[in-house]
Amino acid sequence: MTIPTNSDSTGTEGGVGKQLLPSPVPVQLIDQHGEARADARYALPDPQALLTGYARLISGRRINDQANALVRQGRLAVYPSSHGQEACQVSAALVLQSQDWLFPTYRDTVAVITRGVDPLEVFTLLRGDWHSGYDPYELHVAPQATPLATQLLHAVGVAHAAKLRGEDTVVLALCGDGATSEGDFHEALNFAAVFHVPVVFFVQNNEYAISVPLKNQSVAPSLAHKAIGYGMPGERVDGNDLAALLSVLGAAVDSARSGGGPALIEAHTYRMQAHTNADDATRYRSAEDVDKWIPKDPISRLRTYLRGLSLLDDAVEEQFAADAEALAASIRAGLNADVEVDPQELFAHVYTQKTAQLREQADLLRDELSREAVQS
Ligand SMILES: Cc1ncc(C[n+]2csc(CCOP(=O)(O)OP(=O)(O)O)c2C)c(N)n1
Ligand SMILES: [Mg+2]
Repeated sequence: MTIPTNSDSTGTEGGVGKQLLPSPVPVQLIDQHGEARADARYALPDPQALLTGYARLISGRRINDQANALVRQGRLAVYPSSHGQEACQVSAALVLQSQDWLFPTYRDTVAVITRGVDPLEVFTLLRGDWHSGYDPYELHVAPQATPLATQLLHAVGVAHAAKLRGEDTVVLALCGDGATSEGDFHEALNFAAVFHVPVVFFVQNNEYAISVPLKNQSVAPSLAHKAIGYGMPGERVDGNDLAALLSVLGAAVDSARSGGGPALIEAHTYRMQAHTNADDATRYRSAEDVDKWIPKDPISRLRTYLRGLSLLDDAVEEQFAADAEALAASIRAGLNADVEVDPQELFAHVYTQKTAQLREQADLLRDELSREAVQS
């Protein structure tokens, strides 16, 4: 049977859109034992880039552990950890240039910090003080989105604007496996493909959307296969292999920058901890399932590989650990300081001009606070 195609770009002799299909297995350049694996299309990144990335993985893991501890101490309201997904986090930040934009989700704190945003400003949101604690324009990092997939549409809008203005900007939009079932995911990918905008969609498939496993989310051959339905290339990558991630994401970003249009990259990884501290993951998955992913950890394989190249030794490791510890200590110190909260901020930044109702409520609160101040 010959299937006609609507678009010249998707038709090939070998089958409609064949060149858009992802590889049958996720691209891997360093396996879980730390051995290099040859790939016909993707090259191993420069060893120095991998060493820099390794230092960022160590810091990323430390940030995750520190944030979990701060939740238990009541200093953060909530923390969706990316423990085990640090290679995705680090690569998402490292493949971008300064003019590019990152559109993260609630789980992408480590990516945001790796991009250079002040950790204390990042954690302001999770402490519950402000809508977003950092200025998105300063380092081109959109606020971390909690409503699933909404950020993908915003990312496409920024990429479209960049294209119309003739700017040399690429947008990297992050989402999870569960978010691919949202209508916004479909709309974002379709618009991006039709208008050929410079956006890369990066799905961290960690196999769960809270308690919903991937098999109840999608029966597509892979999430990356969805790309062909929109007429854009899809690719699958080992989400615990920093080398493969840098290479695959880097190629997609380069292609988008040089006018190649959007791409969908799926990273196969695993959520090693509960969805957040508010979730009891033992109710829907076993410890054995989680343990299967321990040998695939992103840090251990890169450590073995870099030690094999003699780029990493005890002294370098101690330095990386000390840097990560200093970062954790500064996060602790910043978040342990009590914040002066101004309750009137509730009414700021809602409307340019307060409505009559908001003015009345603000006056009531001001009155109440001033009477409280007199009493104390
Ligand atoms: C529009 C919308 N619907 C539902 C939720 C509630 N919710 C928060 S996280 C989540 C699961 C998302 O899973 P996934 O996309 O795989 O990301 P992960 O948390 O695994 O990183 C759900 C359903 C939400 N935040 N937004
Ligand atoms: Mg998920």
